[in-house]
Amino acid sequence: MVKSFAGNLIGTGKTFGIIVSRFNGFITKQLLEGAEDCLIRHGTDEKDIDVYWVPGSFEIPITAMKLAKNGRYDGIICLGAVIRGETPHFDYVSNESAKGITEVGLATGVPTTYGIITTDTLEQAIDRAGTRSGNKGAESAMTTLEMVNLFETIKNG
Ligand code: INI
Repeated sequence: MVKSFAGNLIGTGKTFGIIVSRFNGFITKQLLEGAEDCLIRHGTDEKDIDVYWVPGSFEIPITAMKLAKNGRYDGIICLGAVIRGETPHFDYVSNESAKGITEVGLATGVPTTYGIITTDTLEQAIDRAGTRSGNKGAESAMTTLEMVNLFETIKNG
């Protein structure tokens, strides 16, 4: 018989580090609210969620690496907003933050998810921060919950 594994979405007893960018803070605050709300509604205790503010999305990977290496968290959630209209650095900031966050997960084995909105316009960013197109922070938290629980089945299996 085929054995199949999938992570549940139970957050009880799990610890999370959330890294959030101050750049475009009016968007990232909404992502943070969505992520915290998702974790708490899935059973995570408030005291098991720590939030780390960084200047911009570019600073997220190095912070995530530090948190992942210190072993305090079951999962790490990275939140930011990079808007093309506002910067010629769009490609550098968005590509490097994506690559860096991937690297953290691969290097440490700690589920580290990408909750950075990358859009052409401010309106599209607003859409993804709790209005028309959901909340990317909540989605990222949900993905982290699933991965943390999936990895637990691999450890124990
Ligand atoms: N950081 C963001 O998170 N979003 C942006 O849209 C952005 N723009 O527009 O430049 C941005 N820049 C700052 C960058 O993340 C670093 O903080 C900065 O380059 C210093 O390393």
